[in-house]
Amino acid sequence: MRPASRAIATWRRALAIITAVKLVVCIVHNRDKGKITDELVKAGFKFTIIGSTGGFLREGNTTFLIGVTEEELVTLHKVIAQNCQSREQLVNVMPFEAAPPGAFIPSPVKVPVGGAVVFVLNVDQFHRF
Ligand code: 2BA
Repeated sequence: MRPASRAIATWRRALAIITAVKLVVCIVHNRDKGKITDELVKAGFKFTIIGSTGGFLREGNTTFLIGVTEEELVTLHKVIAQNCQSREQLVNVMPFEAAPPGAFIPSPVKVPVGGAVVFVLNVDQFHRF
């Protein structure tokens, strides 16, 4: 391969690495918010925190939007896994206030909460103006 072609190939590879951006959407329990935030900052990640509400429990949780390169994904997964703990919570399937008087109220059920739910999305373009 001629030096010029080699240089172009190297440049193309570098560009492909730089542009392989992923957006990680990570939903965590509010109790883990402080810990995971500290660790993400320590590890040098850039992210946005959004206050969110779980559709099932209707409780506040926290959604992180984290922009990373493909190479950073492994480290990011480790940070998330080490700082978000799954636990069990008793949940009333039907809220007391929603039940008509005299209605049968099913016993609370245990559901796993916490841990982290993580979606990894491909990003077409990333701009910083
Ligand atoms: P929530 O919707 O409040 O769900 C809290 C936990 O309740 C869930 O934990 C799961 O263990 C249980 N759960 C949820 N829907 C259920 C159902 N239909 N029947 C029985 N149990 C159910 P995770 O799966 O760890 O989810 C934690 C939070 O992550 C959710 O809070 C929601 O805010 C978000 N999430 C989970 N899966 C999602 C998805 N596919 N799309 C968007 N958000 C999701």
